[in-house]
Amino acid sequence: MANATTRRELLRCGGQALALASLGPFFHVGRAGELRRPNFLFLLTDDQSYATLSCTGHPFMKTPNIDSLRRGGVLFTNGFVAMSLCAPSRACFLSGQYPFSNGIYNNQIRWNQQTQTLPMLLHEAGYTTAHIGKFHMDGDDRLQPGYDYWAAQIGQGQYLDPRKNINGTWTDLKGYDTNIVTDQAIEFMRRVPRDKPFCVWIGYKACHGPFTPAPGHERDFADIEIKPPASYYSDNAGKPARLRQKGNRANAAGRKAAKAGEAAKKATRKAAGGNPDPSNLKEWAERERNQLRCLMGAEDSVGRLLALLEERKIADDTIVFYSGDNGFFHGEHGGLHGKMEAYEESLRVPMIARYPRLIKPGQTCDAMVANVDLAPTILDFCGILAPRQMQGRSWRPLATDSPNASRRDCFLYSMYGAGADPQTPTVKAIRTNRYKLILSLNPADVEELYDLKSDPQEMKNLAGAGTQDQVRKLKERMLAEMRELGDPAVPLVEASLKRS
Ligand SMILES: [Ca+2]
Repeated sequence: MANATTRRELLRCGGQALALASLGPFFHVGRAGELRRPNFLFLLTDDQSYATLSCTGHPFMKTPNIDSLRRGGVLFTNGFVAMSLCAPSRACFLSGQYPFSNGIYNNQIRWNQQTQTLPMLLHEAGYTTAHIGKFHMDGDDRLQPGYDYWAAQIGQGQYLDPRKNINGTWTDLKGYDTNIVTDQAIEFMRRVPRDKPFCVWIGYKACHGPFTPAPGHERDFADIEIKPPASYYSDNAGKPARLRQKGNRANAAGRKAAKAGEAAKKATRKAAGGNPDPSNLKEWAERERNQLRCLMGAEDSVGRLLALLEERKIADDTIVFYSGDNGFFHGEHGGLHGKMEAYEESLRVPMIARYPRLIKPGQTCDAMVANVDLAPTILDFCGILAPRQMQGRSWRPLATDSPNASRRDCFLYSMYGAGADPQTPTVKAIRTNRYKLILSLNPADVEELYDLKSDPQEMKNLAGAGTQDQVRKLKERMLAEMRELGDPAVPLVEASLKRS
């Protein structure tokens, strides 16, 4: 067995009596006395924004199961995605590379099976591996390399009675997708021999639209009034043209009502009942409720998965990582619904890791970490060298109080290559702990500079005559990061710098 080497064998292979600690913290002594690597359980939701859990500050969501991961591990409050879109973000998690490096820079690109992925590398190291749920990648319907078990839908799939490719056989299943995915994962984990580590990669369809609530949650939050975010009525003044258009289109009626005062706002809301216009707040609120009702299915499933780990007595030996593929707008910035733009709501996702052997419980980490960091981090925990092409950085030192822990001082966001639709942002952004510079590159549009400390909602674009030096410095920083990462869009940012 490649990875369940006995302690005696490990000691012997060094030719001398190695201290157990020198073998690295990624090994632990199993119940049978053998040394082995941790299991890895990856839980990915779809279109879940950061503040949708009780542990991340949602006003009424109750998510005790997901919260228990945070209590037992670490919550990253600045966990970002390198590109806020379904397939590209999944590819970042899998490959540890930016979209321009792994080749998945929009939803319409078929997976390159030569790309080294985290599950593939774990498989080569002796892990029993499974992919269960959403894979996406231009509706790629093939079995992918590196897995012992495969159960995935084409593209988005369906919430109800989904059709899945299970190890090469297309099967019509009955039930709700979140529950089916969890059932398959539990069944798989029960089958893995206890002396083999596993990697289970779960991609929930929840909570991507159109929203079909999870069974048992159809009436959740029905009595709760959901209010739009503060920037719902913004006209996006000072922002790029596509955002000004979206803001105007979505909220002309709402802004008028807001100006007219609360009574007029209520009257407008009442008058708009049944109107399919996006400014219809009643319809907006019900859509929000339905998305949360989908998410509650994932909350139930996390409870079942954690119970299985307890039942199998492997909770301490399993790294559980929970995240979302991209953030999501819930009406911010003039009524935006979705993702892709470079604002915080779209970049930031929940990221929670639990591994009782090495990660102290109850931690909060505000360092900037990203989806591209996952693969090198898990390899680090498992004692496997990350391939050179991986661009993320292991956050194991950050989560384990290592004296070598270093923090990013800037993060590059790249929403580039998603398509020619003028309503789709083509932007590069550099985010520091304090500031964010967003460049719309194709077509060129106004630059955006935000002070995240004084303006966390990114409402006031500071780019202009008084901030030219600061913008230029941030462009230079962006370019340095892009050159380091081998970003092919460097000439566009160089041209932008020349214009500054
Ligand atoms: Ca998504």
